[in-house]
Amino acid sequence: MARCFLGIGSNLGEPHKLVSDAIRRLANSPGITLRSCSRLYKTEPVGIASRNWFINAVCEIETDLAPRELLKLCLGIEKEFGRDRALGPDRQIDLDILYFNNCIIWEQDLKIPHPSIAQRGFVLIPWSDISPGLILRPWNESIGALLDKVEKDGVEEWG
Ligand code: PH2
Ligand code: MG
Ligand code: MG
Repeated sequence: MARCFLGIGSNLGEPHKLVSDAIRRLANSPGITLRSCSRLYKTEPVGIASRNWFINAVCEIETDLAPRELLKLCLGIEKEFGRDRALGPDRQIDLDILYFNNCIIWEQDLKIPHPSIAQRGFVLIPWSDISPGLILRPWNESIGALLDKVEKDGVEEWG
């Protein structure tokens, strides 16, 4: 069994509903056990030209899927929720594998840990809700320690 953390984001339609539905969809998928889930956060878009704020969350799962099988599942769920990458950066659902059993995978279409984690408050803030003590390679620092160094403006608890 692999211990994984997934980042979830949405900035189209009713993002809080899409994020909750995507987490439920994930939890009902074969080979996946949902272990915990952060609060939801309303977050300002970072690095993309969009006016639509996101809802972001992080959840912890256990899985007997291999990393590429999990990636395939995530991309399939994104598609089910209507995501069309050709339409630009806004999305109904983005499911990112942040962490997979302390593995480092550096391939064109699959990079774990997700490379921009250490710069992203919209990832580290929800992640530290559920796992502040987890040490991340290659930084060899905890989620909480990485969070101390990151910009926290533009991230608000939702609801
Ligand atoms: N995802 C991105 C780029 N920018 N900004 C916020 N606030 N939340 C996201 O999930 C996000 C982003 C690329 O996947
Ligand atoms: Mg993604
Ligand atoms: Mg993303």
